[in-house]
Amino acid sequence: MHDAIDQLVRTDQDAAIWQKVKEGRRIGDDEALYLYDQADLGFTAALANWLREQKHQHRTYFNRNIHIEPTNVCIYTCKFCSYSRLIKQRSEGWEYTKEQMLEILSGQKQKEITEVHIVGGVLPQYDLSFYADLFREIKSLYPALHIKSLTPVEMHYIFKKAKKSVEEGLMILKEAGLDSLPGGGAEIFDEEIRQQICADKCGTEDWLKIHKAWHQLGGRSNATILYGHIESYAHRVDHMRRLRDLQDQTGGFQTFIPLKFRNKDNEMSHIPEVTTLEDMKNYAVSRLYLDNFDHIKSYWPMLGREMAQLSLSFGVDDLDGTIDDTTKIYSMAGSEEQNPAMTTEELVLLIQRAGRLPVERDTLYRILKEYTEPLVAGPSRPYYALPVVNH
Ligand code: V47
Ligand code: SF4
Repeated sequence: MHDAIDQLVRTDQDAAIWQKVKEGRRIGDDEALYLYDQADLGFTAALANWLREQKHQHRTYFNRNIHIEPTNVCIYTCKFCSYSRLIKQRSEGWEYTKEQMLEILSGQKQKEITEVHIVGGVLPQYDLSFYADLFREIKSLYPALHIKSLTPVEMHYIFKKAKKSVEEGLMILKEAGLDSLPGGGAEIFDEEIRQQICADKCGTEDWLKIHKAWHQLGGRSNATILYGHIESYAHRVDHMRRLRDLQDQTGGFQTFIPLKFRNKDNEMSHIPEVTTLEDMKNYAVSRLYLDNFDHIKSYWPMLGREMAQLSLSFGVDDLDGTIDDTTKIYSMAGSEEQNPAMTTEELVLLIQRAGRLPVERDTLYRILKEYTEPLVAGPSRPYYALPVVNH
């Protein structure tokens, strides 16, 4: 395998980067920029795939989850958001009560989900006591269900409204049953770009502060980036550097999830979406730069199923979950997946047909099942026919 990659090395920078990756050393910001801007995508992909296989072999993780979006009405005005309705357009949106959300959950019980992901718009009635009650009730009904909920965007608002410090607010939510934080609301950390695309919501400093405080309480969380709009490659590297630095301090991040900007029906619709090649390059550079993140996730409802398969050769080792038609963020923004739902069998088959080993996990990446037997005969290049990864 080393020999095969050696043959892709064309420049001194390629050689220096490959040497670092091989030796488990960290690449620098300039090297990440070089990979974005100048390196051959085949070279970058080969390195990212090599590193992915070092970390996880052919394992590709997924879980059984649903999303509940309490409301799409929001006091904020992010320009990229196709999903939110301002308070004045309230009649076009939805605002679930606690009982309606519990009803959604009870309909899912027989499908044996292990995680509920609860994130939505920001509105005054969804305050700290609302979420604490909701979490308590979910835990009393389904004690084993992992609650992944609330981004710093919602937390910043509800803690302020309740006059609680970040630490106090997090403790209240943790005691009520919050298990982990999803990665949303990060967008782009560069303050100037953030000002142009989502000026009024929680800023970079607060986003990082809330994740740090959560990690210090022993919690785990994810991180995202919203890319492919008005940001430059330098902004993407700057975003990842801030995450890598925080991860060095706390070790609390589990997964990095690049989210491609989709341009349907929002205030940034005039900006063309980036190409699939750009998506793949972005996964690969993320895998190589974020050496202290265990996992890189491609979120299949956003990317579409076939591109999600492809991403598994560009550094990605996680495809999120079965979802079951419960998220509207991406279908309203123009993604290929209008009703995102896959059964466990479909997800397993999708991964096997990409030549990888499907691994069902819980939210904290504890392995629940490895699907070592082919679900149906005939994938053209099943993982069990591939050479054992032993670089
Ligand atoms: O923060 C909104 C993004 C995010 C658009 O942690 C858009 O496991 C593209 O964070 N085009 C919320 N993206 C979703 C999110 C997430 C999703 C799946 C898994 C996890 C996890 C987290 O959605 C927002 C924003 O960055 N978003 N509008 C759009 N037009
Ligand atoms: Fe509100 Fe989130 Fe949409 Fe921003 S991205 S407008 S915070 S729902």
